[in-house]
Amino acid sequence: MANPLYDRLFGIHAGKDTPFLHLPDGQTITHAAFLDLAAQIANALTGYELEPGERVAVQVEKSPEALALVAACAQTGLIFLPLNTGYTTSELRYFIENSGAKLVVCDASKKDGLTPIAAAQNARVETLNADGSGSLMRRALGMLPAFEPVKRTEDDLAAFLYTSGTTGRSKGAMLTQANLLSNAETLVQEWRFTRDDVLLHALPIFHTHGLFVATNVVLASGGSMIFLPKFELDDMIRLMPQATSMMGVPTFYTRLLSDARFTGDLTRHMRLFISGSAPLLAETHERFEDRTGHRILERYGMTETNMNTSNPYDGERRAGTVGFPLPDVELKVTDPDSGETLPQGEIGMIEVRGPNVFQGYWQMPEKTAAELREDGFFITGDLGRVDEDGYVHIVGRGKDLIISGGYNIYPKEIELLLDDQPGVLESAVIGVPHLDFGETPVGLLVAEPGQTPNTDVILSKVQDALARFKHPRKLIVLDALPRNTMGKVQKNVLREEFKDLFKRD
Ligand code: MLC
Ligand code: AMP
Repeated sequence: MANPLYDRLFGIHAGKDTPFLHLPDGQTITHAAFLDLAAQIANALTGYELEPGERVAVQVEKSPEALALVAACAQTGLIFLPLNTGYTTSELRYFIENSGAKLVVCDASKKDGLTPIAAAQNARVETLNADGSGSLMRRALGMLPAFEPVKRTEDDLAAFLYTSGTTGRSKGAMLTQANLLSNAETLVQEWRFTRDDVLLHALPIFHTHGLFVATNVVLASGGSMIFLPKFELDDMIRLMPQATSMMGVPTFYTRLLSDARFTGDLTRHMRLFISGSAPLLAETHERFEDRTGHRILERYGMTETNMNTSNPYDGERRAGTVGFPLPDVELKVTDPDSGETLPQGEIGMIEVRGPNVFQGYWQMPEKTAAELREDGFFITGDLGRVDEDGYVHIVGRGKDLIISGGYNIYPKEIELLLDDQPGVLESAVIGVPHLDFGETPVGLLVAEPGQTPNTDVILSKVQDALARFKHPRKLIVLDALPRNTMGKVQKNVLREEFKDLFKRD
């Protein structure tokens, strides 16, 4: 094959007048029309004199054109680098510089801020707005709707997805065509997706879940999706009768359950509900079954590995577990200190190996070596155990990470900023339970002797620097942070102390 990723996900639909994207206004874009759009964008991209393997950094709202840009990058052999639309310009600077992107595609409102950053590395900036307008599409619409895919192999890189580390700096996880294809094709089989499926797609397309799991499974199966710009409860309820399946983070499910219009009748025709990216409380699982009769299928994955485990399609979907390793994925639980495999049933570090596992972090050989073993096992940072029936349970995290509504927040990044603020001696950021987002960050500050930090001023500094979802929901000044005998801050003690802060948010 000339270009496996393009050929197996997109090229297979060439010339087909079958539905691909159903838009909220009732319009449908067929596979053929979508591929025409992608080819026009691919032609536009070649005009920017980019070489296959170069990075295209993309921070745009979700739209059919944005998805066609993903296909166009596959077709032209460019590495797609999606970025959360919430990131501020100062956050974006790092990704653009670190990846060495030669093209930045952004919303027109971001262009002025990004132009000097891009110019410093001879990159160009093009715009793509939520309504499909902007300089990229202006150029693309004048192009031919046909493009011969650039030759690639399965080992070529297809995407960089940035994921933060406990030290605060984000790392570009390098994913090959094979990583994406193997996972998509496995999931189609495991979850029985077919061309008759209509997936209710409300996830963002800048993360693994919405981009690779949801979109690629639909592409590989030949089905279609109701492509919503974002999760809006009214749209979900209005459009659910037209869907067969849905994928979401736990917040989607708790929000649906909070609405009386979400009834058994509304969901009776549905084939499958899938949850992931954060723990689904067993209680949510049970409430969902009581309300609808459906048992949510929970699966477990991450940016570096795509999907690792899944509850079974047939057979028991066990609440509070993430099911079994996917075919071709090996999973073991090891002693976090020695790396030795632990006896079955014991809690330890989850490690995974398989065709889904990424190639390493872009230009960070030490970080890669620390997390990706030479024998191919990736150290996930998640603590878990495998029960007597083989179900994997995630019981905690070995990494200091907060997951809010499916978005990862690294406390270190916020702590570094808080520590720099006037009057602050030191800080600790912890995740506390939150009814809507699962967890939410809270900042604990210790004052410099004789000073009183102004938490309002500090919060506004944080707001300027970091994306909204990372903002601590509260800053609290303490006399001191609890430490163990080694001098390490005992975040577990803090989490216990503040666990009820948002119980009734
Ligand atoms: C938005 N906000 C968030 C937030 N999302 N704050 C904390 N956590 C979040 N996840 C901000 C908004 O900017 C807004 O700010 C305020 O919180 C409330 O807005 P909202 O209207 O409730 O936000 P909404 O747009 O509805 O977003 C919530 C959400 C969204 C849950 C629908 O965050 C979402 O789609 N999450 C999915 C994330 C995802 O795809 N993760 C997959 C990662 S891949 P203000 O200022 O207005 O109050 C991965 C691998 C795997 O993990 O296994 O899948
Ligand atoms: P990310 O780096 O955004 O890809 O986030 C991956 C992390 O999300 C994993 O390492 C887990 O900690 C968490 N995660 C994903 N799916 C689940 C799940 N079903 N249950 C619990 N945690 C999950």
